[in-house]
Amino acid sequence: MELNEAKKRAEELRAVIEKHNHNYYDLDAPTIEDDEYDALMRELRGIESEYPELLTPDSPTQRVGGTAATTFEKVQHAVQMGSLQDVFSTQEVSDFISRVSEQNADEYVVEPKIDGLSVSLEYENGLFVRGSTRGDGFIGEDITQNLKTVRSIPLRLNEEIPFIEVRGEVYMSRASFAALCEEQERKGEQLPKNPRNAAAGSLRQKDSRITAQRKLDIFCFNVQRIEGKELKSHSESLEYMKQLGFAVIPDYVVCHSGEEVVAKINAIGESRRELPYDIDGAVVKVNDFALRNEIGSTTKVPKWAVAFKYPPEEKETTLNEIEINVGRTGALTPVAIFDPVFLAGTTVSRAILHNQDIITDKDIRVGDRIVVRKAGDIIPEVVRSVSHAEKSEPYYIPNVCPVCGAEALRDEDEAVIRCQNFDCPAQLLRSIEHFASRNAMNIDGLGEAIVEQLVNEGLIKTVADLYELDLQELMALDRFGRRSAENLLESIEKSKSNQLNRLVFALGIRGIGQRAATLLCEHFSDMDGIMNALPLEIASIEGFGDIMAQSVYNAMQEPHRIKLIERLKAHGVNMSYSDGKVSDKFAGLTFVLTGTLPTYTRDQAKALIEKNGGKCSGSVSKKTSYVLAGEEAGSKLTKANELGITVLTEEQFVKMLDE
Ligand code: 0OX
Repeated sequence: MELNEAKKRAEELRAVIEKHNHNYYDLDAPTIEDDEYDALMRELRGIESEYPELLTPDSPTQRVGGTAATTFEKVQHAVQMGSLQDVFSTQEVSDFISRVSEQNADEYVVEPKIDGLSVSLEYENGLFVRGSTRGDGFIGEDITQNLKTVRSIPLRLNEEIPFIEVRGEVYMSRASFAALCEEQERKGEQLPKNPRNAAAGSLRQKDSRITAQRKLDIFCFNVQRIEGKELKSHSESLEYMKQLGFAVIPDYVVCHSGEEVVAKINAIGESRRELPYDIDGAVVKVNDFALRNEIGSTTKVPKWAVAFKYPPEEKETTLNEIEINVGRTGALTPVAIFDPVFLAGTTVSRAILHNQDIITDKDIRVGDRIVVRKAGDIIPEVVRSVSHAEKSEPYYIPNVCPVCGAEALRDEDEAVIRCQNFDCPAQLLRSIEHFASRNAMNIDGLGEAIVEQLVNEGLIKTVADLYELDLQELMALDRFGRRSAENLLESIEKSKSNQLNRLVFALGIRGIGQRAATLLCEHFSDMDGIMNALPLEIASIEGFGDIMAQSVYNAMQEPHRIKLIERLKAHGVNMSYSDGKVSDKFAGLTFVLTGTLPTYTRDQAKALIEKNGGKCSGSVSKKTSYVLAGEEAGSKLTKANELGITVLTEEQFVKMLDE
């Protein structure tokens, strides 16, 4: 095909394909078979690859995603993508209105707060040139290719404005989320927790073809930068964005008083369950831009806006049963089993009741009508009992273990009731699961079901038995083939060379978590040192209290544990600790990690800090040297800014490491 002819055909094809896209995506009424549509796309792609000069940035071929990128480039945001100050009551909203009205505000925009991921979209001469994540507000990541696959992001604007950068929230509708869950379930893959997580995972795909399959959407709500047009107010900018072809935040209103603002917040709150997407609040913004400038911002949030957070959704249901779970330390945990209810995006029918004191305080009884909700929109909990069933009686956690029948006692000074039998099968199961878990001995392939099978078949009675398993006996088990048996034995073998801190944590000593286990190993450097230590010496370790020290001491006096450690030793499980230090670069420095880092997991970042002589802490204080912040960093970042502590992006942190 000649160039001229190819150009004409490409234009025809684009027009036809765009029309079919509109029918399919916007009208939900396709008028073409899939294979015919594919043929049109193939033809257009063929022309564009033969004549690359004919490829336009807004061609429909650009929407389908392409080659896998290895990393996302960093993008420095010219205008900070700040977060919002949260408020939780209408009183706080009124306080905000009073404050800004004293500074002459008299017009406010109230809009829903979409629960998705903030992104920036940049357009030059009306063409989409770059899209990036919010990151830490200052530096994000270039996800242009992935964003191009989001149909509601225009690739070309209705006007050729010289430059505009807008901010919006990418989200996954509830319907697309349900469809994705169904598909993942069919494929036996892990289900995303909620639409927000699903959207985040989809946007961070290294292969934009996968993003293209996930049906993401966007609502835009802010003009970050603009050239060639003057905008005076937020409502004007929203209307202008609509005119340019953006999907603008729906259902926003301009209000003129605190009462109107509160009424709108309530109205949005009432309709929020019926919306086809998740919202997690309502945003109130001063409308006038000149006034916004006068009111100003803190380092983190604008002072001219607040985000009202709705209280978690609550549902009433019937409590059918209180089940008792036995944990690895023998703790009996009551779990409420109720008629399933749909709450904050998932169906739930169980909630932990924690302990007897909580049950007694709330007077929760079997048969009650109860109110449940998800704390932090994630963890189901029983809020209160509404009414008791006829002839119901107060509930008491039994004083016998429901699994082994042994006596269960409430420890002094503790709210927990524990099974007193060391050989309780439930404790055994849980403690083996813990031993094998990722942060402990990290034995791949030894999940709950396999542990249960090994215990039920009588192959393991203690974790030391794991190291005596052989191929033949594993292969004789149901669901085990040669391959899976060999893999499991290999993982078990590999675990022998773990650093000692993993083993100390894996032993499941009460009150000794990962951090305490590492501190113990750093101090004593081998298992014998820990086993022979007196409480006073253990308590002298920074970060240890008397109770923890006593707990380690007691645990190391127990004959069954001594025997267990001896057997592990005999099997060649590593009993010493070399801290694996690679440098003293961070010696004397304390880091706090917050948010999701672009490439490292928190554990990896922590390991890097510690290997280089630094320390990690869970909370920000004046003693903090650096806060390493990733996406969606929360209150720790605010605190760091308040205290003037240097906040590092992952990139800056990696630079420090490389220096
Ligand atoms: C949302 C949302 C988030 C942007 C400029 C300063 C405040 N998730 O729907 N942020 C903002 O406003 C930010 N508005 C929203 N509607």
